[in-house]
Amino acid sequence: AQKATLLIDLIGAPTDVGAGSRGASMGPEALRVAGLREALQKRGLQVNDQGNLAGPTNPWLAAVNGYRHLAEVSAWNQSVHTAMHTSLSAGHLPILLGGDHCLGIGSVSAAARYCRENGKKLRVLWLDAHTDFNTNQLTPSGNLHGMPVAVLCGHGPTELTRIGGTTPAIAPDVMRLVGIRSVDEGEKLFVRQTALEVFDMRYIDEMGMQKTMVRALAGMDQDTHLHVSFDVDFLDAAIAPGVATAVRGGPTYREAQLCMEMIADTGCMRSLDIMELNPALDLRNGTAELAVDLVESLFGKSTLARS
Ligand code: B3U
Ligand code: MN
Ligand code: MN
Repeated sequence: AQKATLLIDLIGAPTDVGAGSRGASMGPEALRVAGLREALQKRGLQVNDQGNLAGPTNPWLAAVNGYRHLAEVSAWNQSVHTAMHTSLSAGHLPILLGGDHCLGIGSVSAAARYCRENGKKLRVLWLDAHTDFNTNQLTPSGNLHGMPVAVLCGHGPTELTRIGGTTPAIAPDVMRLVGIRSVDEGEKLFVRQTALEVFDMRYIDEMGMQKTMVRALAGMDQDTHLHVSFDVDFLDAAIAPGVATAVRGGPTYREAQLCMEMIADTGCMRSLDIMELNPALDLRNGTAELAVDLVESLFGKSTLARS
């Protein structure tokens, strides 16, 4: 009954200012072409496509002080933060259509602020091949899409760490990172020092996706706001070619489906990011279609349940 009244806002953020390859800026439109709105409507959800946010173009410059395009990344994240927070405050469930994953800063900080203002507990599920925990000292690339988790935990330039209103935007213990299989050398030590809860691919291999998700979702209750930040490169490179930083050895189609279904079963998801989809690298929009398929599961589609 609660689901029938749930209003979903689609918020496009067409930029790749945080990435090392161009193309994620086309992600929002590819998700629309793949039928995201229609798929959610078929599930009985009301969907309001707000169109795309505006922001600076990608200047495609070298890193300065270990950051590429810091001013542009900051501007885009400010817009994303405001749009996500406005949607949440209206009682809606926002879905951010990325865009590269640097925008997780604006999005997660908005969920965190909404939780602070409304007495909710925040849990963030970061589905990704990468930990995105670099700093300007550690980064091999200067690309800010490799840094959003660190920024959210308070490590980064004040232009970005301040976006949520309080610094740090989140405590590291609200984060659960799942699917990890690519962590840079310096980043590894920093992840361990921070005691981030990481469910890497070895963990998933040994325990299976089912036990992994039981652990990652443990401790939530009715007062928990679950934010899911889905970096499409979470998926195995063989099934999801439409991303700039594909890494082999990721979750299969079946494992990814189970992951999404178990998130849906909690009934706690209140905001979602779909990030890093890069149509310039995709094959006939297949990765976008796969993402839409998985999002249907996130919203409760299952084999035998009534739709
Ligand atoms: N860790 C690398 C690569 C990377 C992180 N996130 C993505 N790529 N998408 C870096 O550049 O920080
Ligand atoms: Mn990422
Ligand atoms: Mn990634």
